[in-house]
Amino acid sequence: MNPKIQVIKGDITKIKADAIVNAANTSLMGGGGVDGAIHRVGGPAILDDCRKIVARQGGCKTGQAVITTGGKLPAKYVIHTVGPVYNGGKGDVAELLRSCYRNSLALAAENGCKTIAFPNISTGIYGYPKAKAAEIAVNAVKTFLNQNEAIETVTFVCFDNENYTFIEEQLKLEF
Ligand code: AR6
Repeated sequence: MNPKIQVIKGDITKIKADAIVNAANTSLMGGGGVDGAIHRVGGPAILDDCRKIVARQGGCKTGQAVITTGGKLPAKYVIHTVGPVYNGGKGDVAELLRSCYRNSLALAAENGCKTIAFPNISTGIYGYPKAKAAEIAVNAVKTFLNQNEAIETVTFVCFDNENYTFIEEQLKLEF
């Protein structure tokens, strides 16, 4: 087990980390799932920041990440990343999902974050199989932490038992 990575079951809107990650969509204008919960609990300041980003760069591409205030959340920042729609695994979905984790971690480090929490990106509405997504998520985080000293703790916050079990299994593996 990498001592810098942990997994818990719970609601990411309750997590006090320097940054929590949102599974957003390319419009950055909110949605259902964890995105809906983050905007609901964090309040309008998050959407205000998202609108400014949209005005500047026209949303967020799949695999990329942007950062906003955490608003009323216990977390200081929200990092919004856009996971791939699984769509039967066609195209470069695995690489795009890996990019979500890598780019979110890089953005967190650039903004001085030491602690960051992730939901299980793309495993809800976007339909990515949870076992496959867990392997990519844990590998991407381990790889980043091996190359970058800035981040001290990464927490996977799983909403359901399946995701929790798959992430836990992956964390037990040697790499
Ligand atoms: N805390 C932690 N995890 C959560 C929470 C929560 N409060 N709520 C749900 N999850 P999803 P996606 C889990 O659908 O698949 C939105 O409409 C959930 O159980 O939120 O990337 C966006 O706007 C699942 O395991 O995100 C996009 O349009 C995981 O979070 C689209 O959904 C991700 O599920 C993105 O789809």
